[in-house]
Amino acid sequence: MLNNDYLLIHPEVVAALQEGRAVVALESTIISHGMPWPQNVITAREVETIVRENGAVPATIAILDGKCCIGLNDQQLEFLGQTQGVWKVSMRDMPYVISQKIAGATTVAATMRIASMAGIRIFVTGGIGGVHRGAEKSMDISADLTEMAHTNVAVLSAGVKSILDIGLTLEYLETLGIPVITYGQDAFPSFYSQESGYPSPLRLNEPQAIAHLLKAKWELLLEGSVLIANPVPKAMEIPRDKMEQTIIEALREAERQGIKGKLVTPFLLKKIAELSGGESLAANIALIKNNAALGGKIASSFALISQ
Ligand code: PSU
Ligand code: MN
Repeated sequence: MLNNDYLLIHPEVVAALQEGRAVVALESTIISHGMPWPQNVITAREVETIVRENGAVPATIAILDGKCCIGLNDQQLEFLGQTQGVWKVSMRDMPYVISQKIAGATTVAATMRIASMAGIRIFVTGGIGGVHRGAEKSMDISADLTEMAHTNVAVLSAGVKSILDIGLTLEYLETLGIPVITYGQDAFPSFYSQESGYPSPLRLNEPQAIAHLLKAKWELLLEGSVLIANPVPKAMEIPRDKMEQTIIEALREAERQGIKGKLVTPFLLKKIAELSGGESLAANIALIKNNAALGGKIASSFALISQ
């Protein structure tokens, strides 16, 4: 396992990795930039507990004091949830934030790269970045996708949020050779909704089957990620049409304010939460917990067949 001046792995995570036990990586941008305080910190803790209940050790990842930290304590979670101005760290930001010793919350791209440095293979989040609407002009395509092309860490999300162009995102994933599997249904989900209007390229119904797919992919030396889409629980789903109105309004506001670059995704997430009141936040919390449970099961199964 890589361990150097830039990597600080929590002893519990080190022990689990050395013994070949299941570990699930978790990101921190969702804590610092994806949800309001205090729900962000409460949810982060609950997600860790759910990962444990499903047989895996949680490893929330962030950059603190010039180090990539894998596995955070309670104080660190609270700090990331409460502090204003925590850097949103994607791939390009990593060397800057580390060398300048700036506090950073890691995106999907940065989290999966750091997880892979420690040999963690399963990563649970809410939603990934992708190809933005209007990308044919703006070229706004998240580094999450290019990272997924290279790094051997499976990403579990509730599909792709329709702030993005879901069709183009699925095309791009295909181009990059990233398998997209939906758990237990034919439709590809769109974060708040169980469907997106697009069929899922692949479907599997058992965590064990997903673990076997991961093993086959990486034993074949097919590098890169697998996107595992887990639909939001039915009871918490927000209908697609209803969400579309909110998203259009949020996109219009971003346009009006001239929001660009790395600020786009956090701006849209915040605006949607404001416009849809507590409903979107409740759905967001429910789906990430749902993902943590499935991620724990897949990681447990993967650990078992990888020994
Ligand atoms: N999409 C969501 N929720 C999130 C994010 C995206 O539905 O919290 C966050 C993730 O951390 C993701 C990042 O990696 O935003 C993508 O940002 P960008 O589009 O700037 O690459
Ligand atoms: Mn972008």
